[in-house]
Amino acid sequence: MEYFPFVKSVQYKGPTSTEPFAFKYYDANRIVLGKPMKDWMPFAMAWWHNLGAAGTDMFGGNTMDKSWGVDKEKDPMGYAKAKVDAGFEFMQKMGIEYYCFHDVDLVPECDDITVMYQRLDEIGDYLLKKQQKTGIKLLWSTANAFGHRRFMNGAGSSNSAEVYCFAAAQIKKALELCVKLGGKGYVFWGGREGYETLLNTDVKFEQENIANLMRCARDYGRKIGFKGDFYIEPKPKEPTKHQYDFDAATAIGFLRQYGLDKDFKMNIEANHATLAGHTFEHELRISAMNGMLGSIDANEGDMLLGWDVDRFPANVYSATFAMLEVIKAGGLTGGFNFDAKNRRASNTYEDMFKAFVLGMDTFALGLLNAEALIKDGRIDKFVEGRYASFKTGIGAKIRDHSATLEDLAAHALEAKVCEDPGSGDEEELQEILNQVMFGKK
Ligand code: XLS
Ligand code: NI
Ligand code: NI
Repeated sequence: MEYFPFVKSVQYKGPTSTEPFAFKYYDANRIVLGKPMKDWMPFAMAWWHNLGAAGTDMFGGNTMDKSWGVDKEKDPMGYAKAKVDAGFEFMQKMGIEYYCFHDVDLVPECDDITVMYQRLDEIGDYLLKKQQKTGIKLLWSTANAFGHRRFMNGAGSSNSAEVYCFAAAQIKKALELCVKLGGKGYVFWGGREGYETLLNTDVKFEQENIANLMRCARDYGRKIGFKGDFYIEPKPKEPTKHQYDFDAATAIGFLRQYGLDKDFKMNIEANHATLAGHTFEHELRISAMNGMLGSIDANEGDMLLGWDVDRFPANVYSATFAMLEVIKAGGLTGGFNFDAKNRRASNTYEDMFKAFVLGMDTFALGLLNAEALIKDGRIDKFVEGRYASFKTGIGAKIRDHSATLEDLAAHALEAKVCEDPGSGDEEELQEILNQVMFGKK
């Protein structure tokens, strides 16, 4: 069965094209700074948004049809397989090479874990065959240990050892699937790993338990041959008020404290960064400078809304800043997962394709702008020059740690008057940015 007969395959048609189902900027094989665009940006489809989310919000039910022609209650596995068929058709037509999932995105959730295991094993075999046929690969998998009511007090942070074990059982199977399907990564997003009030919470106890669950997952993963990266996906709030993985800096500190920093990296989501009061590029920079930039959840927030709206990326400035960080980090070991969904009123199958065209073209523009900025060189040169006083004399001694506090003070006393440190030149740099981005008009 063909689910999306209105499009054969989305192709690059160039910036003057007016076709909706065509890329204007994403040209998969175009060489940018020594490698094809598609290798800079291994795009992935999120199973939950694209094949599952049907437009429901707090005030109303579905606006989209994501049943894939099967009654989920009557035929859960038929539904799960139809979803795979629709998903692979979508990815092939889009030219997307990767996908990501939670366990419960693949098959309908049920209370009995042994039934759940059977369902997941069956769908795992089905996915593997599809992968072999199409060349499409798994970017990362994860376990949904936040949706079911048993996780109302968290999973790794739960007050109940029984719930903790249930989460472990889900993680175990999600890891096995990851290995079976050759996934590059395994994600921990701390869905309900946080708290609402200190009146009922022992923060230290809960964090130790989360770390232990991650350690157990790491040990089991390595035991069954998982060679990829584990990721923490930081988010400051939502669903809990205080999430423990607030931002990259917090998560990195946590990983180091519990000896997990060799096996874990960051999966940075743009909308989570802005919820934490940071920019997307800030979170990428903090991860990269700590050697922990792994993967990206590509989406966009809305400055007027205080929650994770998961819009498809459209902001070219943001994509440009992000791609500058990715390029300077030497690329990602993971990929760009569109953890993004169509707006509730963009409810047709055509809209699914248009959303990916928008997202992929936005990042392609970001990549091309970042390349142009690097080649232009003025901004990099400015930053380099800004720290020139650390190249020689007392500055060099600060850098190689050979000067003591007395030496530094003596230097200041000798100079008597401290010179102005020089303009930060923000406006000129912004002008250069616009000039490089928009060029001749
Ligand atoms: C929710 C998160 C989630 C993770 C995977 O805000 O972004 O979708 O990416 O559990
Ligand atoms: Ni995410
Ligand atoms: Ni999110």
